[in-house]
Amino acid sequence: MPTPRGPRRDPGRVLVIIPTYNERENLERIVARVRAAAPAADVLVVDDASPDGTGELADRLAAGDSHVHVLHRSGKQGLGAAYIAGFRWGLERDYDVLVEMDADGSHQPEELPALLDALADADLVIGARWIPGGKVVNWPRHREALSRGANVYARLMLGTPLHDATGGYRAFRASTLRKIGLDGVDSRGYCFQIDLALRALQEGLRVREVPITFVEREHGASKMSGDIVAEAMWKVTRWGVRARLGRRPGRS
Ligand SMILES: Nc1nc2c(ncn2[C@@H]2O[C@H](COP(=O)(O)OP(=O)(O)O)[C@@H](O)[C@H]2O)c(=O)[nH]1
Ligand SMILES: [Mg+2]
Repeated sequence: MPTPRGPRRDPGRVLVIIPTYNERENLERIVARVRAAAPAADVLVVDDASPDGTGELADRLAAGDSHVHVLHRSGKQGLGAAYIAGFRWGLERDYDVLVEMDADGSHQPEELPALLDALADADLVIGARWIPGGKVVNWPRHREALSRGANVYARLMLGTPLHDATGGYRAFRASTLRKIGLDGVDSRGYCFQIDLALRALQEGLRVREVPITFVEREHGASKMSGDIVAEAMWKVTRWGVRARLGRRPGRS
C-alpha cells in the first residue's frame, strides 16, 4: 500500500515554523522531510543569527524552493521569542494553521499529517510523548524522568487534562493564536509551551493530544539549560498557587 501523503482533510494553508540556533547539520534534511510529508505546506525557518551559518543555509534553501521562507533575527533570544515572531509572520500572511517543529529531527515530519487531521476537531493539537502510543527514542533515562515528572507536576498543579504540556510539536489554528493573543507571552523554553496550552484551555478552546514518537537529535547540541527548566518549575508553581487563590493563572 502506498504511504498516504498529506492530511486526509484539507487543513487550509499551513505554515511549518522551524526555529534554529546552530542547526546547520540538521536543517536541510528536516526541510526536505517536511516538503515530502506535507507538500502543500510552507516552511518558515526562524534563525537567531546562528554563528554556524544556519541562516545562510536557510537562505539557499529558500532561493531554491518557493515554499521555503526565512526570518532572520539579530541574535539568540530564545525559543519562545522565535515562535512568537514566526506566528506573527504567518498571521500577517493569513495562514490557516501554524505548526511548531524543532529542526533537530526530534519531531518527525512524517507525523505532521496526523497532527493536521486531528486539528479537524480541535483548536490546538499537541504531539504527545506521555500518552498511549507515544514514545521517545534515544533519550537518556534522566531526560525522560525530568520530562515525565515535569508534566505530572504541571498537570496536578495547573489542573489541566494534558499529559505533555511541554511538548513542542504542535499545530495551532490561526484563530487559536488570535484568540489567546501573543502580546503578553514572555515565557521561554518549556514554559512557553505550557503557557500557550494553558491560555488555549482558559479560552475554552479544544486542545487535543495525539501520540508521537520523539527521536532525540543525532547532530548538534541541545540549547535548553537548567535555567529554562527552573523557569518552567517556578512559573507553574506560581500559576498553580494563584489558581488556588482564585486568581486567573497563566499571566505573569
Ligand atoms: N531561533 C531560535 N531557535 C532556538 C533557540 N533555542 C533553541 N532553538 C531551536 O529550538 C529547537 C529545540 O531546541 P533544542 O535545543 O533541540 O531543545 P531540546 O529538544 O529540548 O533539547 C531547535 O530547533 C533549536 O535550534 C533560540 O534561542 N532561537
Ligand atoms: Mg531537541
